[in-house]
Amino acid sequence: MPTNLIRNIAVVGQSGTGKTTLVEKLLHFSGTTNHLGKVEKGDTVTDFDNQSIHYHHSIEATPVALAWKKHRLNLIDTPGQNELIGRSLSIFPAVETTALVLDPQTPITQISQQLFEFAKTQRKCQMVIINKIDIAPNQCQQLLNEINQLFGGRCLPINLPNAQGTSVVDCYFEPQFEQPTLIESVANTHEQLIDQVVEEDEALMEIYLEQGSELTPNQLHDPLEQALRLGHLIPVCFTSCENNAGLSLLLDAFTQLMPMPSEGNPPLLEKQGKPVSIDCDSLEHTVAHVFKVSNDPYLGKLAYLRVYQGEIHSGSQLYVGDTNKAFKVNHLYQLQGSLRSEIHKALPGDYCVLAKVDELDFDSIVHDSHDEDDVALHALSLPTPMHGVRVQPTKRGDEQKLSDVLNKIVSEDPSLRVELRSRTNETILSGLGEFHLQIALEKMRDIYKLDVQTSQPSIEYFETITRPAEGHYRHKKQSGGAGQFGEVQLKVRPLERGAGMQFINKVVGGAIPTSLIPAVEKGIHQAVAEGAISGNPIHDIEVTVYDGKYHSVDSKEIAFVIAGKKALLNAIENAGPIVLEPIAQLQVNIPIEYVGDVTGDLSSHRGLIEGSHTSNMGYSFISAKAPMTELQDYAARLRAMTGGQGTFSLTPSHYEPAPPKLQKEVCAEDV
Ligand SMILES: Nc1nc2c(ncn2[C@@H]2O[C@H](COP(=O)(O)OP(=O)(O)OP(=O)(O)O)[C@@H](O)[C@H]2O)c(=O)[nH]1
Ligand SMILES: [Mg+2]
Repeated sequence: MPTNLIRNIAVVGQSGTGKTTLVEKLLHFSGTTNHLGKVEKGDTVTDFDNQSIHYHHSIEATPVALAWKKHRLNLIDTPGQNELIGRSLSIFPAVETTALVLDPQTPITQISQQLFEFAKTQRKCQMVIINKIDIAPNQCQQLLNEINQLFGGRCLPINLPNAQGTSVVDCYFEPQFEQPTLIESVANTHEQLIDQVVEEDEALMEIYLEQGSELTPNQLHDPLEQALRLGHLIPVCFTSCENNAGLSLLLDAFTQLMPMPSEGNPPLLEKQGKPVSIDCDSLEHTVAHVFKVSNDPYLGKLAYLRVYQGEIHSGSQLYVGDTNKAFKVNHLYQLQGSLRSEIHKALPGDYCVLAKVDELDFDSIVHDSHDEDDVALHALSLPTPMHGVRVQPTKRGDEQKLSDVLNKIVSEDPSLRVELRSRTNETILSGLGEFHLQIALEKMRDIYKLDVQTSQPSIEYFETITRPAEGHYRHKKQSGGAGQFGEVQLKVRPLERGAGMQFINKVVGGAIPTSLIPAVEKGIHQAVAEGAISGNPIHDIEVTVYDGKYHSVDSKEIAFVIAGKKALLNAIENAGPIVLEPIAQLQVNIPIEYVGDVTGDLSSHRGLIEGSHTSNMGYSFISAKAPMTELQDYAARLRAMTGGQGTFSLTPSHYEPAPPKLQKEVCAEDV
């Protein structure tokens, strides 16, 4: 399949709008599959894993390929559940186009807006699919208005539901001018589209305006692609999976309107921070990106690659990142849900799967020449995992297995994180919410056969100081044999929030020999890591060592480590030490009737409401800041307040001094 006939499209959007059903329908409608599965029956191509079948929701992002009018369409069905958004966003580098699926029955939620904004920052061409027009045809107009209000007025329909909402009328390819529609006349819709496209090309605009001539699809092709690339045009299509309305026009839009791999905005590759351009050509060096990793019980670790340039074939010798040693491609696969077929090569623009290559991780760049050693994709800003759970193996002796399984689970999902807090000896698995963690823990139990106990992790407080102070310590030990002697004088001052710890050496005249300064620094670092008043690390502090004493025989490293540590603790005692607590940025999305309860609850938990707005469709978006200490049970609180209809997301914001009562509690815990 030549590269110019490939189209790569991510099917994204909030949960329940019909993404999986639509992909299943398109596979069937295009003749790619014989069987038409249903999400509820658990027999669709893309919701094939046990968890998707169990929950009747897509849990994984799953690519499938279908054939339409000589084209190859790679569609990626993605999860729409809020907490699985990381699994959707992380496959964006594999596509030129994202298609946001909405339905007229459901208000647009925060996740659809997040997906839309992310597509913009990733420079994807975008389209919107309004599905389920059979259910609420009369609400299509309202949804279209809402879309334009939220997404900036460039979302123009290329087809419209007919007057009864039972089928879809073409307004672009072969406009059916005489057909009545539910929303607007075909002629007006067609004209709006052409007006928007010719804006991109002055010469064409002149032909169009002055000569009033009809423009051919050929003439419109280049400006149309430019309008899509620049986000000046976001085509909107209407569909119904219930009665197949708009499926054929949607497939035409995918293949004839949306860009081929060489026409979309190029991937955001860079080398040492500078952009790297690629050429979607088979003869170029191979450059490919791992957009997903999964662990198959039979095949082992699977890496899904998008080839950006060059080819991958069986027998290829490839490098991962800047490693020196090449690995050899033995088998190359294409996966269609649970079905696997072996292929011999993957062309630029296409996808392939490599099995059992341990070196491949999510976001790895694979290439075949050392020229591309330092090439990387510009870091994706995925949501930060803020919901942590402490995990411990139920059975003694499973510690190593826990670590291996956690690494596997985390390798499959870039928005899960595992962290070992040595200070408290806690292993913390963090994700984007309760459900996200629940499916990770279920997978550990069901697939990897590991039972774990979970508990609430401790909050990560910091200590800092509020004023400058001096510190001094003389360490002297004489007990038989060689003694220990070291004396350190230092001063500390507070730094701005987020500055961390800075160490300055201003010792002159050899009061402490240069060779022993690292020992002093080591002692200071130990004290900083262990904290002075609460057992939490000290942040935002400058430590200047300016004097001391040593003894030519007894001054060993250990003496200065101890003197450095104790001199710092001595300084901190006089520097007004306080405990800082983490504050989170909170976005809450709720039906409007719960606004009073939700804002009241936040205020009574030391939250600060920063703003809110309401959508036409009855949903309110509240942004607030609140201490993490008060948010540990927020999922349960919000569920109780809104009857399960509210959603929220957290991102780290900053650290603030804890109120006096909490200061006392945190310091008391350390005793
Ligand atoms: N009436 C009607 N129902 C539809 C249509 N499309 C999908 N559905 C139903 O909507 C429900 C949700 O569909 P899914 O395909 O699972 O939705 P999804 O967007 O994949 O949801 P997530 O995987 O959770 O993100 C299912 O019961 C489908 O049968 C449609 O066009 N019309
Ligand atoms: Mg789905």
